[in-house]
Amino acid sequence: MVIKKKNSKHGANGSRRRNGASQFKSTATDLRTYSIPDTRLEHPDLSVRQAIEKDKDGTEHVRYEVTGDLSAPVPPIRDSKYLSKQQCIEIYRYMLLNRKMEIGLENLYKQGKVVGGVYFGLGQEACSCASAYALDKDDWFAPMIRNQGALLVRGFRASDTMMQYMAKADSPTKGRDGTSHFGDIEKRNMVSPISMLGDLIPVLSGVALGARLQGRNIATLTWIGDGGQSTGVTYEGINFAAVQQLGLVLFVESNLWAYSTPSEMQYRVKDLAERAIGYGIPGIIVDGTDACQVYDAARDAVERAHRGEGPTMIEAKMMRMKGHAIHDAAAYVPKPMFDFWKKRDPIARFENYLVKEKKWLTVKENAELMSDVERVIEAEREIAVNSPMPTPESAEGGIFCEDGCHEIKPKYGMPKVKKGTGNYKETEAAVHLK
Ligand SMILES: Cc1ncc(C[n+]2csc(CCOP(=O)(O)OP(=O)(O)O)c2C)c(N)n1
Ligand SMILES: [Mg+2]
Repeated sequence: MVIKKKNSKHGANGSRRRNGASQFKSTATDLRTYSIPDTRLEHPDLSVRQAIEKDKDGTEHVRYEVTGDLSAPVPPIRDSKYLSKQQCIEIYRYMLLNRKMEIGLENLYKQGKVVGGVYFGLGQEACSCASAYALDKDDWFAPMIRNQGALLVRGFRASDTMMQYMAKADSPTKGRDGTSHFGDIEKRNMVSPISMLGDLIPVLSGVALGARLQGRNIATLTWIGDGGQSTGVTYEGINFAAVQQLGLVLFVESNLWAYSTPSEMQYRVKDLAERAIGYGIPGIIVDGTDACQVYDAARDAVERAHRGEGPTMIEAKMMRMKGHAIHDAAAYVPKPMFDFWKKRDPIARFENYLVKEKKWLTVKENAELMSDVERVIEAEREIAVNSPMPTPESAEGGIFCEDGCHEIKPKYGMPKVKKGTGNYKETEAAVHLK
């Protein structure tokens, strides 16, 4: 987490000076330095820049090129501080389910069965699955487009996601949405994704505040991309959680691209986790392709949240291994970059760890596990494909809340509010403004 190495003379909150407002010349003791823990076992030094190339008839085109050590060896998986053999195998299974479900979705799309587009988390399965796995049952989460694996970990079925993309009658929104906009605030504590990037962060801070008012400190997990973290609402949501010490667990999915914008053109800090310093909260960097590192950082953050110590920002470094969505062939990504990260495939690395290094799975057990996952996904696909399309008449249902059908009751206890005098003076605000 953020370690404050040296204390300023003006360290206490009340007496601290604003940056640049000091009347005093700075001395060595005024310098405050911070460090961000980084659990990665390698630090790729690749960087992307724009270059101009000319085609045969002399027309100039902009393209991206990558520099750095593209032949660096693949690092090992870091042993988890917490995970047992059984838990590692379970996470591995979820990651496989995540990937096979998305391969299934791609095929459904190509068969013309999907209404709209499809999003993928290829290369990010460790980040989605191992982070969600670190939550306790009562904790909350809100996925973004690349976190379809997190839904599987939290008890959704692959057919839910498949039916949703096909807008089927049995889908979570009964055919009202063609992507991933569904939640479950009753059983699985999931807030529906919000497309406006960053908006989930204040919402999840609010969920943590709501639980606190009901007498409970919970962890609320969400994810934001390296592009999405630039939005203003991201700052507002994290700052609110920081000030209120709410249990927000924020994964920054540092996957090097935001649509066709490389991270070099998105922010100037070296690592996005450095931003945690500005918010006054702990930040940590993990290898997003290493399920054990993802889990350990998430679990530490969840436990902090349960202790009421506030939010944590976890930067997971990895690569978006497909285009933004199925319509995007990602032709702008330099191919050597894909090759570099393909060698760091989170599932292949975890498989190697479990089968060859730890010998927690025999080759035969691994093959059985994989074919079981295939069988499950095939059965889920059948359910999804056989679900009917919604009837036209059903479109008018579920629009307005009738007879308290969406009443939200306190989940953990009655909100604890301070008792006032009950004599609210309506003129107070106006008087204050004068
Ligand atoms: C506030 C806002 N601005 C723009 C968009 C359009 N948009 C959707 S996804 C995306 C790129 C997101 O990149 P990143 O946050 O890095 O996530 P990734 O796709 O890499 O997972 C953009 C610009 C949006 N949904 N919301
Ligand atoms: Mg991104």
